[in-house]
Amino acid sequence: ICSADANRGATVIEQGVSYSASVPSRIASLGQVTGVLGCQWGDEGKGKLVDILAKHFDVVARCQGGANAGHTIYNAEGKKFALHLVPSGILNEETVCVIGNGVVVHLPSFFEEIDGLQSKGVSCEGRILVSDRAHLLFDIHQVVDGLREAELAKSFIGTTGRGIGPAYSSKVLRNGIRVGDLRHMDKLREKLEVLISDAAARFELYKHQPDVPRQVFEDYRQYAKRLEPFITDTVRYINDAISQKKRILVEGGQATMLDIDFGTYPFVTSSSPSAGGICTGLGIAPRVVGDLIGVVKAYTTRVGSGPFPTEILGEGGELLRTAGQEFGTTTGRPRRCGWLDIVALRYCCMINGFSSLNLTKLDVLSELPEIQLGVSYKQNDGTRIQSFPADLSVLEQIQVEYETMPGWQCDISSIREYSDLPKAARNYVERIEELVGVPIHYIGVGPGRDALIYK
Ligand code: 2SA
Ligand code: GDP
Ligand code: MG
Repeated sequence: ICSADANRGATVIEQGVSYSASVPSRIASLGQVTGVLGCQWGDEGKGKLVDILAKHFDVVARCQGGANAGHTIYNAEGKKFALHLVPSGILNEETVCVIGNGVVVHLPSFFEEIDGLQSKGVSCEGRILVSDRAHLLFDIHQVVDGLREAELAKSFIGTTGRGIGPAYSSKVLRNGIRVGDLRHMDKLREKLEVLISDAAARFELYKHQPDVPRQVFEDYRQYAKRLEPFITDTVRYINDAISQKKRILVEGGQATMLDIDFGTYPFVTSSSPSAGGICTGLGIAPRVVGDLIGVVKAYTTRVGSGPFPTEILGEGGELLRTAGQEFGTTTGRPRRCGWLDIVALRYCCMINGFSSLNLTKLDVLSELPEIQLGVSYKQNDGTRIQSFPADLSVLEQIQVEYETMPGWQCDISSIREYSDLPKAARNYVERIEELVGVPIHYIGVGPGRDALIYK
């Protein structure tokens, strides 16, 4: 039987009252600027939480990444939407969506996404602002992304192929082209020639096609016209909104373990998906950032190459993949699956200073008789590692020490009160809180908007 246990009656009374009463206040008490960030290697379910919170915020903003992100959300009728560049606030009609200066924007993908949304009845006109400081990601960046991966052969990163690394390279090299440059077509042609010849040089691309910059220029002449109504000084817009006491929700893409600085470098993305990315990617002062909610799956997934200490190889991993439908939202790639890694999660909480966590996909573990929690890393010489190591060769040889917890083996997907969860599920949730030291305020028990327990 699902939720019965010896102490349940008492627990319900004690927890039921406080948790039910706290549902609206959990959201109402969030800071004026709140961030939702991934705690693992992405795909934790950030989009779903952002979509749920959006109606309580005036603005939802993306601060980093690009169309490599894949955020799956469902509207009130259960219709599915996969978003890549457009913020997950778009289904809430009152929300203004901002694509911040830290994002790299591939215009053909952006327009395709907007067309797809509009064809499904979602109005985008006047609701999406694109920063004039955001960098443009060109097709050539995608081509170079693919060629670099091919060149890396067996040590490939497993990128999404969306040109993210090469686009940020152009930005850092300082010959990138920004959205605002589309307002100066007279200078764009020359800029394109420099960007293309630099990006192409490594692979001698377009050597015999001198006409390419001109063709790209012609395409962007059209794109520029269509983009004009979206182009905004979003730094100013967001800071004015903050002064006017509007509420801003920042939606992270990817996650801290994929962060260019804090992730498992070089098996990372090329932006800053952790807390710092909010300030640099939107022009928001650090002291204005109120709450940060870390989104963490009840187990772990990773798509692409790189270290994954708690990975379950073989049949066990396959079971989780099937139960959790773990396939890339952008590329459809199967995600690698494993147990929840507390060492990585603690490291992530330390870097971001989360005020609360959203534990997602708890329902996916429902059939398991036992669940493992990776609680510490041990080196060959027997010493334990206290923090997530930077050195990949250390990570390769560590052994994960696990705690085993009993499963609950029943369907929890229709439960909406924390106290109604089976005792074993609550034990799992509370053990994570204890090990990490951050409260879990939201628990996902299904992909739908309503499938959220406020704790
Ligand atoms: P990139 O394309 O340069 O950012 O790839 C570098 C690494 O970052 C990982 N990455 C991701 N990991 C999980 N989810 C992402 N978004 C999509 C999704 C992924 C997909 O929501 O499912 O559809 O495959 C994402 N974006 C980047 C990537 O796998 C590399 O490890
Ligand atoms: P994001 O990139 O962090 O927004 O996550 P993705 O959308 O790429 O992947 C998360 C997947 O899990 C999506 O298909 C969501 O619909 C789904 N999802 C989110 N939360 C839950 C949950 O609590 N339970 C289940 N079963 N699915 C969930
Ligand atoms: Mg995703």
